[in-house]
Amino acid sequence: MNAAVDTRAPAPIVQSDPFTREFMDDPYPGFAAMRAAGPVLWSPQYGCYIVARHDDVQRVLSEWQTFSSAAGVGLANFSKEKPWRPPSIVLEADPPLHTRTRTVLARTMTPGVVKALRERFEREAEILVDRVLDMGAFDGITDFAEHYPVKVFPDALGLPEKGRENLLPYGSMVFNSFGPRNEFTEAAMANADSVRGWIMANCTRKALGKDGLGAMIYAAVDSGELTEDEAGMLVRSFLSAGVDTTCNAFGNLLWCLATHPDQWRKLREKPELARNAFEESLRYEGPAQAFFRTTTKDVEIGGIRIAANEKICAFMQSANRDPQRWERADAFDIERRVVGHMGFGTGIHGCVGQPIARLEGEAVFAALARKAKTIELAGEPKRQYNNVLRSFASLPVRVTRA
Ligand code: OVM
Repeated sequence: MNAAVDTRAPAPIVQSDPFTREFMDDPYPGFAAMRAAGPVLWSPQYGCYIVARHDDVQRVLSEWQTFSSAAGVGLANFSKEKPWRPPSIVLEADPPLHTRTRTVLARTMTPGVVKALRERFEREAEILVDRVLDMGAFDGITDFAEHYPVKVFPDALGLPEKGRENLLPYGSMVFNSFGPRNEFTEAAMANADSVRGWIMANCTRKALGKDGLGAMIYAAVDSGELTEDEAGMLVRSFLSAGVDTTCNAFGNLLWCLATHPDQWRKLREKPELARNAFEESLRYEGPAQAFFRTTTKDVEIGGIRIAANEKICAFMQSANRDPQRWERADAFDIERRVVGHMGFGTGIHGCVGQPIARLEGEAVFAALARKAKTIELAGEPKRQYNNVLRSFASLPVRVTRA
């Protein structure tokens, strides 16, 4: 030990447990306390560090050489414990592997591809909105938020219809597994084998249609960029990251609109605000709360020293409400300049699917803005508890037609 060790400012101890129902019911006071306590906190309970201020979250997610993803982006350190599934070759990877796989994924999300999907996505959005308007009173989660992403994105991939009910349970397994082993992880892992079996079976070239995004991934095998197994793993990434996330984003934005009548009025007056409203909801009530990184060397954050091979949890949803970064951080404002939010993460691992997520959000909420007159809660929302994804299990809503 050298002398410098003794002068290290110790990280303050985190005072709350973010992986509990109590915290998830209203995480914002907890996030504010984390931001106030210091640039980096230590959780003795989980044996990890936590950053919760915008600039520190941004730094941890941006400096991939120091804050690695290869040992997993959840609490589990893959250098110490066996991962619950073969690691993702894009999410749970660093360059150069990450660069090669990300390049192939990004090719399936270009403006040209998005443009070709737009018409279909808008048609399905109209169908969805007409259906809930006919219902009048509906559940914003099961009748609305969970319908559309489970339909349009798998359609675009070329995934068979049969068995799609496995997609949301798989998302729940994946995202809960980034957190500690607790009651939420346990519950998500019920039926794990059959859900995982369906997912893996439907990632193959044979299972996928000939002209979807899945086929574009397999085209990279034919051009020598990927092995056949790697292509299957990248399709798995689509199914892991592309369905549960958007469903939760839809539920959260619907809740925002139903509980902020002034913002709903603005959106009705200008349906072209739908794209920014979706973006603002990713800041104000983003589904993805946090991802972890692992230090590759000794590093200092805000004067606090962290050793190599330590886990750091970067609370993106806290960064999204940091008053040092945002004016009126706790106000939902669909006209806000919202660039710089952490709802899609940032850096080399920033959401590769964001063009498609935005297309989905814009299509659905612009249709809602055009066709609905009023929207309000019709009962108490029920929270969905998940270690990483923030969302509702049930959201009773009442709408009237314009
Ligand atoms: C993956 C994956 C899984 C979950 C999330 C994600 C946010 C990626 O399997 O690659 O990105």
